[in-house]
Formats: sequence, C-alpha cells, structure tokens
Amino acid sequence: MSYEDVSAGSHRKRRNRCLLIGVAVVLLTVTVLAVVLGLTLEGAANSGEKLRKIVVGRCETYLKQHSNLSRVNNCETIWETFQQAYVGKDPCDVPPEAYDPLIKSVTQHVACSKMLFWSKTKTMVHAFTVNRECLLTLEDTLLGFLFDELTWCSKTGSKETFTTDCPAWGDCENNPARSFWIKASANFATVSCGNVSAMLNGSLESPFSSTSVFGSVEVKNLDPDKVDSLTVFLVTRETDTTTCASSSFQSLKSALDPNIAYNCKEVPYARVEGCISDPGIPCSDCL
Ligand code: AVW
Repeated sequence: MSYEDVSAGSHRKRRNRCLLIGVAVVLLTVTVLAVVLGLTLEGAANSGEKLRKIVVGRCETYLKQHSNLSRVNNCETIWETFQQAYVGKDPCDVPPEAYDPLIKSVTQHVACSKMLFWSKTKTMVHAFTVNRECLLTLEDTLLGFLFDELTWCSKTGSKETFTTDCPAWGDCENNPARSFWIKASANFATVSCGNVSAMLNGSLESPFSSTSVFGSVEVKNLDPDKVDSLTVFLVTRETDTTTCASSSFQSLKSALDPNIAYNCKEVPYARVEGCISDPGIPCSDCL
C-alpha cells in the first residue's frame, strides 16, 4: 500500500466522521426545537384549558350557592361567549363592547340599594361583603366573581387562550382584562338603583380619583332616573387627616349627576375591622 492510499483512507474516515457529527448535530437541533415547540403549544392549550376549568368551576360553585340563578345561567354558554370577546384578536385591540354578548349571557337581578362600589379598598371591601347580604360589590355578582383576579388574552389569528404574557392594565388601552372590567363596571352602575354606596380609602390624600374605574366609569353611568343617592363611606384610621370635607370629594360631586343626592360618612377602620371579624354584627351598626 502506497503512502497516498493510506493518506486517502484516513481522509475518507475523517470526512465520514465529520459528516456523522454534522448529521447528529442537525438531528439533535431538530429534536430540541420540536420538543420546545411541542411544549409551547401544549402550554398554550393547557393554559386555556386551565382557565376554562377555573371559570366554569367558579360558575358552578356560585350557582350552587345561589340556586335561584342556576335555571337562568349556563356555565358552558357563559365560557363560550366570554371567549368570543378576545380569542383570535390582537391583545391590545379588544374594546369594552366586545364583552356585550357576555354581559347579555349572564342573568342576575341585584336588588335596589344593595350596590356597593369601591376604590383603593378592594381587600377590605370584599372581606366585609363576603359574609353579609346587605351590600354587594361587582365581584360578589356572578359576572365579577367569575373573572376576579384572572388574566387572559389571545393573539391575532390564534384559537388559543393565554394566561401569561398578556398586557398589564396600563400597557395598552383596549386590553382584554381592562376592557372586561370597564364593561362589567359600566353595566353594574347602569343597572344600579335606589340608594347606592361606595367605600373609599381615608388613608389617601385624594380618596376619589377621576381616572379610577369608580370615578371614570361607574359614577358616570349611574342613571338619575333610577338612583336616588350615592353615599360614600370614607374608612378612616385614627391617624388619617382626610375627611369628608376634603377637596377630593368636590371632584366626585361634580362628576355625579346633579339629580343624584350625595352623602359622605366617615367610618372608623376599627369598626369595619370588627364587623369583618364578626359577621353577626348587623350591617346598620357597621357603616
Ligand atoms: P382601584 P377602581 N393599573 O382600587 O376605582 C393596574 O383604583 O379603579 O379601583 N390595575 C388597575 C388600574 C391601574 N391603573 N386601575 C384599576 N386597576 C385594577 C370595579 C386593578 O386590578 C368595582 F365595581 C386594581 O386592583 C369597583 O367599584 C383594581 O382595578 C371599581 O371597579 C381596582 O383599582 C374599582 O375600580
């Protein structure tokens, strides 16, 4: 065997080895990509399915606790109608009107004078209403209860629902969750009647904010033909300096229809706290 033959043979072997390594690298890359893509698609399908289970589960729980509503509401129909508002759409292009069919798909009649609005008092107000019948927030109604604290969106042309990487409240105006809360809040205010209330935070210099949902959506949608008065319960701690006389409430009065009477009452935080820990105390002794 000549030197050339040996050298050509080892060249061929090296070339084959290189080829094998190349094929192995390509195969590995394709496998990794397929696994990542598969997991991503599965993750998306899972997050939509998880959200459906949460919403339908909450719906069934609520209807069990409010059996008079179970004949007139269908949890699966509500879920399907909800999805139609945002699935396949750009997550920054879902206007509040997209939820009109959802609002129509939910049937619930709230008695006059039970509506309680809130702003910057979410945890306290819900701890207060949870074991009481006298007042009801949007999140104590079926519609609000279903979607409280949830996040959802889709993508242009997609059939999926995502629950992560969705726009945050202030990221863009027409995002799925913000538009939902604006529409649901507008509806809660529109159907309000009698003497309605709002729980505001006396620890803030300006408890009323004209840009909050309460200030920009709910106050504006109260119908003077149905609503007689709005009473603000200003929950104040001993060290707070804000009172019903604070200038913040001038903006509230000017935002309110002049045919709706306005009242404001300072309520000690300790009293609300006492009522939260003892649901036996009548509502009239709390606020
Ligand atoms: P809030 P609202 N950025 O305590 O008067 C992020 O101000 O607005 O009360 N999240 C926001 C923003 C924001 N700028 N604004 C509002 N949110 C979300 C429904 C966030 O989830 C009921 F009927 C925050 O925890 C009440 O009467 C929540 O909205 C009324 O709307 C409350 O913000 C309360 O809305």
